[in-house]
Amino acid sequence: MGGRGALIVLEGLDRSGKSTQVIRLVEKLVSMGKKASKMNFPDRTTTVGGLINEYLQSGKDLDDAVIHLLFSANRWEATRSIRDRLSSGETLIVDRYAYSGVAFSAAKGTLDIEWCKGPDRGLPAPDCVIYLDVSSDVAKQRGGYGEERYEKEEFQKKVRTCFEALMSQEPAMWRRVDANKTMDEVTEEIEGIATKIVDQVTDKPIGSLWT
Ligand code: FDM
Ligand code: MG
Repeated sequence: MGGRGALIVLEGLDRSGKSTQVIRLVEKLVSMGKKASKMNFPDRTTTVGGLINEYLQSGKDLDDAVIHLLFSANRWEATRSIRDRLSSGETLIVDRYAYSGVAFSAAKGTLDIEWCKGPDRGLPAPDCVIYLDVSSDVAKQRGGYGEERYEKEEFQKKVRTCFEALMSQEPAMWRRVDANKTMDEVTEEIEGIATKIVDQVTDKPIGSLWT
């Protein structure tokens, strides 16, 4: 008994069902008697997060490198809390992390993947990244995209290519889940993956991302 909690990240395109699955997974773990909570990035409640929010809602224009660094800073400002919570035995289920950071910035075509990874090197490394793989057809059927910057089909396709590149760099870290299935089927698959991870990491040190 005891030991640290797991850092489990869910990644995927818009309309992949990520946010719903994060909530369901936390509920499941809690119902099993585990200490678990959700986090999400960007965290729009901080000062840096407020700038990110303005940018996403299209009001504010920022250089591609600058907004990339702000997204990264928004993770760095949470790292002490992440480490403390994991160490206290709490499992964190995170809606997007540095992989979204790299995929969305690199998809613009102005910044390369290796440059994009730089500022996030040394963040707490996830124990597992679950990728909710949704086709553009199914994403469309789910009600299409919203109004924010990046919520456009053409751009999302480029983001998908960048996610694929990141997965092929670290195949052992990722679990791909077919998110075209029903929400309940996806929930079940994710629960199977996550509960195993939670039990496996209790005695492992927290890793350091991309170092
Ligand atoms: N996004 C998210 C980034 O561009 N970089 C990042 O580092 C992160 C975490 O922000 F389009 C993008 C992805 C998405 C947008 O995210 C807002 P949510 O999950 O829809 O709030
Ligand atoms: Mg969104």
